Amino acid sequence: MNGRRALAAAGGAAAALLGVGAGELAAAVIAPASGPFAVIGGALIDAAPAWAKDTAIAWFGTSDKAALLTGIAVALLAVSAVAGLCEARWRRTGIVAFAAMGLAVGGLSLTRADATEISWAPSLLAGFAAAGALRLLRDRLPEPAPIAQAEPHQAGPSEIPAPSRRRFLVWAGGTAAVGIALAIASTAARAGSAAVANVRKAVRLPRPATPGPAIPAGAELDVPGITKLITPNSEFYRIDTALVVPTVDPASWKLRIHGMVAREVELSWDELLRLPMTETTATLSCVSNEVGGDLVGNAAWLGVPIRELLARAKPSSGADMVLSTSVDGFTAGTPLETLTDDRDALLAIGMNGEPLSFEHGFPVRMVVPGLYGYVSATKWVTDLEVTRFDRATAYWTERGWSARGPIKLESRIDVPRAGRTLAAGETAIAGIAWQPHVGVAAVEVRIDDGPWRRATLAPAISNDTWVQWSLPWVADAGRHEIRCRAIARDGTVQTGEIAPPAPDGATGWHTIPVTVNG
Ligand SMILES: Nc1nc2c(c(=O)[nH]1)N[C@H]1C(S)=C(S)[C@@H](COP(=O)(O)O)O[C@H]1N2
Ligand SMILES: [Mo]
Repeated sequence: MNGRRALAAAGGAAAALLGVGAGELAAAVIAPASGPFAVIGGALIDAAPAWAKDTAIAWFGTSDKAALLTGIAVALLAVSAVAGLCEARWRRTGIVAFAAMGLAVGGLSLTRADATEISWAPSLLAGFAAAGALRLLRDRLPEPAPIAQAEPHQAGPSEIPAPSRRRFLVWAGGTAAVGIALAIASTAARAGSAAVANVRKAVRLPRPATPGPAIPAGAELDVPGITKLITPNSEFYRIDTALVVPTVDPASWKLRIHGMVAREVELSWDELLRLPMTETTATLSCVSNEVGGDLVGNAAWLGVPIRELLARAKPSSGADMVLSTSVDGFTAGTPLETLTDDRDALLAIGMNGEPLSFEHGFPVRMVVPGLYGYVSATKWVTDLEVTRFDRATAYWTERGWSARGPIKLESRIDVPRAGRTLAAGETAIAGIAWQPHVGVAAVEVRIDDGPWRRATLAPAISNDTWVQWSLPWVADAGRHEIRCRAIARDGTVQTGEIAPPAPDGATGWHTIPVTVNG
């Protein structure tokens, strides 16, 4: 690539930075979820089939969003460099391309579930600002020095004289710097949701009318490295489709219960807080959790039993599903019976004694013991439609996942860590096992081709929570394979049949290799 083309490409990228910076800042001020990145990323997430979600989580874990944003940034810079090249070669083509991209993303923003009347504005602004910047830079793109003037061994025939090259780079660098400054300002302006953060800090959780189960003595085993019985909020896995975490002001929050009901119910935050609260401890798992994976957590939830609210609305006899919707358009389809039976299905406001964090659904989310999150645990929930499975489909069901998602019987080895080398002699094998709302009766461990041996099961907090287990082991030198399986309280033995997460949850025995030094 000769010098001028490199400059033209750099100019395109710089113009794009300016545009994106302007667009993100505008979004931060008028509607956080309408920034060009949020719109493109959100659309990509929604368009992604089941296997893509799985691959993204498998590769990047809970950093999948950062990976996606990085990918978009790289693609955008590449396209912009090409636009810069085109502009240098064929006037106005790059400018038109940027404007068209702005229009396209602006149009896309209107298809988003959380679109407002002005969602198109930030992306359009981004496109037009980039187009304007490109025009300005194109006019400053230096021409190659005439061949006659070039010193043969200093500069090639098509090279740019150093001073005009430098002048262009100053302009392009300045444009890029302004773009980056605007982008930084946008993160600061987004902290304008700091107002809602203060509201959250001021929330005083009511005391539960029905307190949660006590933690029985001995429920937390004294084995270094075992999973904590209660997952601290900061360590609780986060999975959702929201590129920009919704910041919902409780003052404007409302829940509507409608559909196949005798009467519609509407509930404000203040009304919700006045209702008797139940506390319950429940293990929540993501359907994307691999065998041995860590997309699972256990917390004490505080909220109003959903059955109480549904009782007010009086579902019709033909209904069998509740479609819950969040502010950002995510939906989950939950079997009606799991929301009306005696389990503690909650409209939750508290997690481990604190108001929900924004990431985990502030101000209000659902938690249904026994069901994977994708069919039950709607965060930032604002709408419950009583309906039927043959009439409504939820977000992940549309993308190939099973309509129903009871959490499967699972067990995991925490200690020793997979692949670890340990010293021969006495040691402990330990981990956790769960099947929320069924409960775990036993865990068995097998070393190499040996017999299945019963582990010691710690007392469970309840059938809705995971349980810790451990087994002493006298390890002899060599390489070993350790596997575990759980037995549920209904007698089911955890299957060794290997299944991937899609469409309704992974199965198989967690199996780890260890090396024992003699
Ligand atoms: N609004 C909203 N709620 C959602 C989701 C989502 O994408 N959007 N994902 C669900 C899924 S797939 C899971 S596993 C749980 C995870 O809850 P957590 O992030 O609090 O652990 O939230 C559920 N609730
Ligand atoms: Mo999930």
